[in-house]
Amino acid sequence: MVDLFNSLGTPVPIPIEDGELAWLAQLPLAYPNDAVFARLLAETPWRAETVVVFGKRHPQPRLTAWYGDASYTYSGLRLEPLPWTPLLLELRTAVEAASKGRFNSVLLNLYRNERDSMGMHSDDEPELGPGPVIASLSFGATRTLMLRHKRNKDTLRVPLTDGGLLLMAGATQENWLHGINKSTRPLGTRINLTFRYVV
Ligand SMILES: O=C(O)CCC(=O)C(=O)O
Repeated sequence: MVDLFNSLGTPVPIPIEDGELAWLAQLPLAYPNDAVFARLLAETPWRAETVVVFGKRHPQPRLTAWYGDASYTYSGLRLEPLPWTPLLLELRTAVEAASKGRFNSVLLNLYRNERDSMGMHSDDEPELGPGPVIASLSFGATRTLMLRHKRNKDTLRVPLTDGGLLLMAGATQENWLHGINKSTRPLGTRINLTFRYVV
C-alpha cells in the first residue's frame, strides 16, 4: 500500500516505473466533501450501461454518466455527452487548478457497494491522445485502485479516499493497467469522477 498523507494544495508524486502518478489527499473545494457527494448522487442521471467484451454483452458492474464537450467510445460503447452542470464546472476548475491540466470531459462512476467494480484497463483510447493526463477525484467510501504493470506485472495499491485527487500522466496508460476490485468486506457508496481531455 502506498502511504498517502499530504494535505497541502499540491499533488505529491507517487514514484512508479514507466509512468507518472501523483496524489492530493484533499482537493480544495468550496463545500464539504459530503455535500458534494450528496449533490452528485442526487443530480446525476445515472445509467446502467452494457458493454461488449470479447464479443459478449455484459452489464457494467457500476452506474455511469458522461459529461462534457465530446462523445467518447470504449468497450463498444459510444457515450454522448450531457452538458456540464454548475457543480461539475466548479469541480473541473478546482481539478485544473491543482493539476495544471486542462479537461473537456468527465466520466462519473457510481460504485453502489462492495459488489460494484471496474475491470483492469488502460485509458488509452486514441481520442485521449498520447500520454494523456487523467485526473481522478473520489467522494464517499474508500476503494483501492489496483495498478498492474503490463510487462513485469508489478502491482501497486492506492487507497482512494474521500476528497482525494489522483493524477495519472506520461506513459502510465501505455505501461500500466488499473481497476477497482470487488470487495468481500461491506463497503458504502463511492462516486468517482475521471476528468479527461478528448481530442
Ligand atoms: O473508480 C476509479 O477510481 C477508477 C475509474 C477509472 O479507472 C476510469 O474511469 O477509467
